Amino acid sequence: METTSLRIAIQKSGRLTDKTINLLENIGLKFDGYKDRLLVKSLNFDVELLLIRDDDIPEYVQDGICDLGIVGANVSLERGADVEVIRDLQYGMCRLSVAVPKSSGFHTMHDLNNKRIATSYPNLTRKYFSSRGIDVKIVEISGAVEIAPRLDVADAIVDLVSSGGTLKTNGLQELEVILHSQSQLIRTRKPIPAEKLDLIDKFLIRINGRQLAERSRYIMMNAPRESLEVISGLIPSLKSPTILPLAEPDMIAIHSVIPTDKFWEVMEELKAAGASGIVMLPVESMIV
Ligand code: PRT
Ligand code: ZN
Repeated sequence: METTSLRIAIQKSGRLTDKTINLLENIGLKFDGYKDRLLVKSLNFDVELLLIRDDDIPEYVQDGICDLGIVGANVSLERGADVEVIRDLQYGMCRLSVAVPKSSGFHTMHDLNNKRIATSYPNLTRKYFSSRGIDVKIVEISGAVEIAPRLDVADAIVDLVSSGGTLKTNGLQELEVILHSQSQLIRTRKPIPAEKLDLIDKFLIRINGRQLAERSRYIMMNAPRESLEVISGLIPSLKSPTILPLAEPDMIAIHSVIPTDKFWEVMEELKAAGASGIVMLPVESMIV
């Protein structure tokens, strides 16, 4: 019989695994361990995780073997999978870039005409060079792409970059970015039974709540009652702040939730308006 649990494909063991499990735990899903297991059922939500290589995730979701998947955009695009991207997840940030040896004398993309490019991303690489009208020979390599020019296997590479440390260590420099990537929640385009759709809605509400919470902070401050209007003006999201009386008659406590970036922008102005004892706290989740 077909499972009615929501099935989500995630990376078994790699850069995205811990962050993905953290995200799922942060939205309240409990698991009894996941290391060295292929299928893991949540203890408190009707969901099961399929732990596989990231390269297989897009196809598993495309074919409806899994309803959802969490995988880097770079992998989904390289595999050309027909899936729906439903959320960017703000981790696993990287870029797929063209890089050349510093000593190569290559300065522009056109210098790479008729050259050999080593990559684990043959499809994205081919498409990109051809869209730029540059002919290249693609040398497909599954790992350690950065050493290909030194081994004279290739003249340049296309690889993922995050800090840029690997390129630097290998005497390479970035010429152009092909793609900015991050981890994404993807969904099958195959028909999904109604009871699973309901689970997906519930799952997405939790993801939204978590993403909103990550961008927000709970702030508390004390202020003279007469400063309330100025302070409210400084923090636009303070439409209806919580106001609490303090023991001192003309003083109040103001509580609200604001975007994190906004807090750092207005902090000095809040102080100038008379706010004191400003406390900023992380928010676990937010359902609006
Ligand atoms: O075994 P499996 O197939 O599941 O894993 P994998 O080895 O194919 O992938 P993995 O675990 O290395 O990466 C998973 C995903 O993490 C990638 O598909 C990207 O979406 C994302 N990601 C984010 C990265 C990086 N940053 C990254 N820096 N993936 C790889 N790298 C590598 C890059 O290939 C290069 O070797 O790190 C090196 C460069 O890093 P910097 O920091 O030196 O620039
Ligand atoms: Zn992989």
